[in-house]
Amino acid sequence: MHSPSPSLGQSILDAADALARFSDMEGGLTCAYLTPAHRAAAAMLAERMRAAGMQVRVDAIGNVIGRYEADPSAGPDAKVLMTGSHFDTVRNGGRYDGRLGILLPIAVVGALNEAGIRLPYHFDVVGFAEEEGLRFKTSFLASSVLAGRFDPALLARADADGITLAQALAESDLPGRGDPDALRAAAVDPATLLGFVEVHIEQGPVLLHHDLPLGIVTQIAGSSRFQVRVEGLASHAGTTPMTMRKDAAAAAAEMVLLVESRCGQAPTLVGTVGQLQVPNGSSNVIPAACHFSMDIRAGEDAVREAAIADIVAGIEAIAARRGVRAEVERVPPVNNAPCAPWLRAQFAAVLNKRGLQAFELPSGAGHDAMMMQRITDVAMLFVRCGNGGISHNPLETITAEDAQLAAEVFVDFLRHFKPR
Ligand code: HGY
Ligand code: MN
Ligand code: MN
Repeated sequence: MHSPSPSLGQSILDAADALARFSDMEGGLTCAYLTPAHRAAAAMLAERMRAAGMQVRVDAIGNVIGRYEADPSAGPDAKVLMTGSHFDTVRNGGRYDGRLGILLPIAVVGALNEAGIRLPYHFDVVGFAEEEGLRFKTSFLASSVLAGRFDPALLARADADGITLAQALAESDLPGRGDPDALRAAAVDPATLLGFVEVHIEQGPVLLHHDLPLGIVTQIAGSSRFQVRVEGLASHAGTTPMTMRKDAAAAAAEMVLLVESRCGQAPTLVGTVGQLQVPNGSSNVIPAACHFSMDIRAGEDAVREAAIADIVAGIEAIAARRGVRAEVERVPPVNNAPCAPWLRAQFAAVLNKRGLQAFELPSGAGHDAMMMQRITDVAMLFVRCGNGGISHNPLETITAEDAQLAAEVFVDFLRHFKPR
């Protein structure tokens, strides 16, 4: 096989359309962890992996792992090059975020298999079951299990309906049903890995702006997420003087603006309040409570940590001045993850050979590769995002031509791959 069939790109887009039919919502794509749509998506991935020529297993957190067995000449101790990304989504998200990094490698394996080409290493394609943090407000559940970094305390986290992660796993069809030992045992042995490479839609406008189809990621920005609960005092909206209120929502509003202004003070630093509620609020009652999320990221961990320290201190100061209480709950942060120069160089060589620029860029979005970087060297190939680079939005798009090129580059990468 000199190059994969020219219809591979379109087939990847078609597969993303087919997978997007499983959704928790009408008229859009939401695929939250362990919902019926999520289980159906997992089953479709497993089926497609098998059809492409892989052995498939599902681990204790729900990762769907397909193995394209090494050429027999690699012997019984053949090591594993791993790829993959997540198949859960944000609420009303795009169909390529995460999924491209599973469907493209499946298509590539299918093409290799059809051409009778085996690789001198096992090639594992992982459909990571949870990355976005939508349901349990903590992200990277799936890759943290595979990387042996799962925190069992997370089993007590509840979703919006009060169902804990432990309960959801116990009621699932997954092996171990949430048994902490089974989750621990699902970790991959780092000594067996040659590395981890992830294909992902860029989710931003940089490649589009430079008129380039593909890019190589230099590093992935670290991120921290928080849930903040502000408690004030409910009282009558008509009778309580403005100077005598303990308004939780007004306090939260000041905190949101603090996040915005503090995170505007360094180049790669960003801060977002994406969820904000007045639970049980009424239009004529001063809010007794306001709950909001914070997502803070930066290219350098120290920059992020400094911003967090200032913001948490600022939240306490605002609460004290306004006579409300603020509780800041931090979910485990994920530090900045550098991509390995030797893997980046191999992607660059493949791109250059095809006459393409080996353009490098950092990732502001989080990826499963971040967690895998804790146990092995990682690299990422970004694919141009259309529609102005919009993502976490149904308007997210890629072209069949770019998917085709990415698949061809990935095939070249796999065939020329040299372990470190
Ligand atoms: O939030 C993120 O960066 C990613 O899309 N999970
Ligand atoms: Mn995402
Ligand atoms: Mn993603």
